[in-house]
Amino acid sequence: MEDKLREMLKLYFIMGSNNCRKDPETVLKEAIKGGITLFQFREKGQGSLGGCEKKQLAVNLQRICKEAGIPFIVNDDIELALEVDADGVHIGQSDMSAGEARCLVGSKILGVSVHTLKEAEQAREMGADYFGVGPVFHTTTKEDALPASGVSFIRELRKNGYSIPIVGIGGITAENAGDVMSSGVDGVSVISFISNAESPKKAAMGLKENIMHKQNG
Ligand code: 3NM
Repeated sequence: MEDKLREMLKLYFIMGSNNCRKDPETVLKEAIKGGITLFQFREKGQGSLGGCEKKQLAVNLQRICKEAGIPFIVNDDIELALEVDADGVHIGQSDMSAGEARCLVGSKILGVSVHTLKEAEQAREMGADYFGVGPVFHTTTKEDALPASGVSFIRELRKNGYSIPIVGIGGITAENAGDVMSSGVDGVSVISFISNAESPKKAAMGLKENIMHKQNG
C-alpha cells in the first residue's frame, strides 16, 4: 500500500474552479493527458463554489478521474468525500484532527499538512498516510499560506526518521520540481503551474519529465 501511495503522489495535481483559466473539466482532462498521478479537489477561497454546485463539480471531476484510473481526493470536506465515495481526504491543521478524520474515513487515503515536528508526530500517530509540507516556495494561490520555508523542514523530517510518504507544495514549477524531489519527497503537489497554464497538458508533462529525471538519478 505504501509503495503504491508513493507512486500515486509523484505528480499530485490540486485544483478548484477558481484556480482555472479554462473550464475545470477541460483543465483536469488535459492535466491527466500530461501525466498527473493523483488529483485533489480543492474548492476553496474567493469565488469558489458551494452547496449543490460544488458537489456537482466534484462528481464531474471524479468521473473524469475514474475513467483515467486517477485517484480522487477531497480537500477538507470529509462530508463530501464520504458522500461521493472519494478515494481519500486531505486536511490541514485548522480542520478537524487527524484522529477524528481517520475515524470518519476508515481505510480511505488520509493526507495531513504539517509544519512542525510536533504536528508531524501527532499526525503520524493518528494514522496519516502521507504528509503535505509547504509552502516550499512563495505562493499566491493559498490565501493564508505561511512564509516559504524552502526544503528545510522536509530534510528535517527525514533526518528525524520520518519515512512516511511526503509531498512538497507551494510555488512548485517544472523548473524547481527537481530540487524539491532531491530533498527527499516522494512527489510534488501543484496548483497554479498546471491549472493556470495555457496548456495544462504541457505544464504537467514538463513537471513529470523533471520529477522522473531526478528519481532515476
Ligand atoms: N497548501 P501553487 S501552499 C494548497 O503550504 C496549498 O500547505 C500550501 O499552490 C501549504 O502550486 C498551497 O499554485 C498552494 O503555489 C499551492
